[in-house]
Amino acid sequence: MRTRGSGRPRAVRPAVLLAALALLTACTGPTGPGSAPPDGDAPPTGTASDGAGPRAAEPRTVATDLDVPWSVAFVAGTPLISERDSGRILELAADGSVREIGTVPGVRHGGEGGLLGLAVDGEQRLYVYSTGRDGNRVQRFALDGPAGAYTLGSAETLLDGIPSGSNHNGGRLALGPDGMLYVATGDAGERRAAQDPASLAGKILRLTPDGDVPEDNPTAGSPVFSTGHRNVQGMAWSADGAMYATEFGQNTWDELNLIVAGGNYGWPEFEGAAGRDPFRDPVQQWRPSDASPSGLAIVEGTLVVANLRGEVLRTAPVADPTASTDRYAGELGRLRDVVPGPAGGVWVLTSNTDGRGTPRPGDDRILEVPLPR
Ligand SMILES: [Ca+2]
Repeated sequence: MRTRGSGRPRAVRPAVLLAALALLTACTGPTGPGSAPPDGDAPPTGTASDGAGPRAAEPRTVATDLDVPWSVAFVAGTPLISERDSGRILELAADGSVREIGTVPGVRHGGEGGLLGLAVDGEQRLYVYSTGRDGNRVQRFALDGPAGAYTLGSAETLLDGIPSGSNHNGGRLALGPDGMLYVATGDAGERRAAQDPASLAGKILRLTPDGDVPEDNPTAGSPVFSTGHRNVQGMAWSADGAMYATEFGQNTWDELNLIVAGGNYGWPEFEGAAGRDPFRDPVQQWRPSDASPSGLAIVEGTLVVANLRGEVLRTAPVADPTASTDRYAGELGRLRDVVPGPAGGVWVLTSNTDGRGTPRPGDDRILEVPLPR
């Protein structure tokens, strides 16, 4: 190493030399293996540093050419898929082929409405959220088997009259660890309804599997479990029983919320963290352009969020849900749902045929994604 202007060689202590090398590297940017990361938050050597988080494994394609798929649920290990616009429910075979098991009667697709969430209980009964003539409704169908030949059986309407609109229909269904059926709704464009305890809009609802109001709901006789939501399309529980939900914000903040019985999550008084009683702040919030979170799964202590507009699979540790890592940013397009995969990891449902995305060859697809260790 030479020092400019120095006419004679001089000894350079190793520590000084190392410091100079580090400074040189920092000034010229990463130059190859061993170069210093730009800051303390950069991933360790051996992973990408392009802002997309640790280099994720290549997804495996499970199914292709789906038409506006919205939800995936498993019955005895067999995946069922809802199609928003057609109202069809499909059964996915191990070879990736699909067959229709039936069409939900009376589905009226318009805007974000149509056939939305699916859930299956331990008795292999199928719960369905869809938009009908009189608003959104929750129905339960018998499933006649066996696998490979499932058909939709008789239907019972568990709850109807949930306000619907061209936008903000909510639509996710989930059976909680308490055996109850949770129903995520949207404000259906009527913002004030989210704060109205008498309205089913802008809420998370809790029902027995038969559609009755559980005796231990926050308000006697009411299916309302939590209020003040704009549009919830993701619900999941961690191993310790804590409930999380994803929520679309309007212009400012999308939310990840920790849901408690009787909680008020602020909309439309506040979007994102307000720090004002009695409203509950999100545990994490994102700009809608970076997020628009729909489906949510929790697998092996990791929250996994499928984002539409942000076109990213985002993970957060349950142990610290204020942190997050982005995966597959921009690689898969819009993401509608994420569920625990039957062989570990998660299954991710794309949503590029929904009229707001750019379909790629094979869209829409189900992809199997391993979770990073
Ligand atoms: Ca909120």
